Amino acid sequence: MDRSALIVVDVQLDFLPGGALAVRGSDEILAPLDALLRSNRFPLVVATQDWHPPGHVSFASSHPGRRPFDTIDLYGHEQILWPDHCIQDTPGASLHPDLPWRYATAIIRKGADGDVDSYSAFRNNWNAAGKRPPTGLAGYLRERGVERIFICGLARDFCVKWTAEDAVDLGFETTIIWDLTRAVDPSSDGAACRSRGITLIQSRTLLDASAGPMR
Ligand code: VGL
Ligand code: ZN
Repeated sequence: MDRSALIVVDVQLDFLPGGALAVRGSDEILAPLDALLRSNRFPLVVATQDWHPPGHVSFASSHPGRRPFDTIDLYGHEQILWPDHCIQDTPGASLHPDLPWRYATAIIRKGADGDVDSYSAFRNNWNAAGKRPPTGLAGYLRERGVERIFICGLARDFCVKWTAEDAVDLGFETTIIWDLTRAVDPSSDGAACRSRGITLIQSRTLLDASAGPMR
């Protein structure tokens, strides 16, 4: 049985140059990600899509007097306030139109609860009850026999990192394809990820001609 899955996190127009929350250099991941998807290296591909209603609690515009990148306390945890981004059914929320999304068998939409942010593909951030409700992705992957997860996409220091940390905590063998990510804060490095049990690799090791399909 195939046991590896690729999770492509939030490759959406709002996180690309010209978008509402553009991540520097994010367009550089598009060509190698396109090649990786077309290589058929992964028997299972899942994409995530940040998918906020207007007036989402993570938007600075929802908090009078606050500006983007301010932090507030929300339900006892630090919440960074973002520019309005990835609003449901707007062009900025769409997955990049030139990537071959047909390879993805599931798209997990997250952050749709107006009162709670959601960085991880697996669980929301903390809600008012102090819980992080699951998205159902862990069950989907387990039912498909997945044991190893490879993660790429945007942004490295938020949705990619939170997804990878949850994957480790859920018992998956977890790898970030480092060159297929870009960070909101480029000074964030890989040491913290490694110390959490996440493996970091470069995409060329997956695309190497001698490498067979990922199992
Ligand atoms: C993200 C900030 C806010 C991400 C999503 O995809 O990393 N970052 N919403
Ligand atoms: Zn968001």
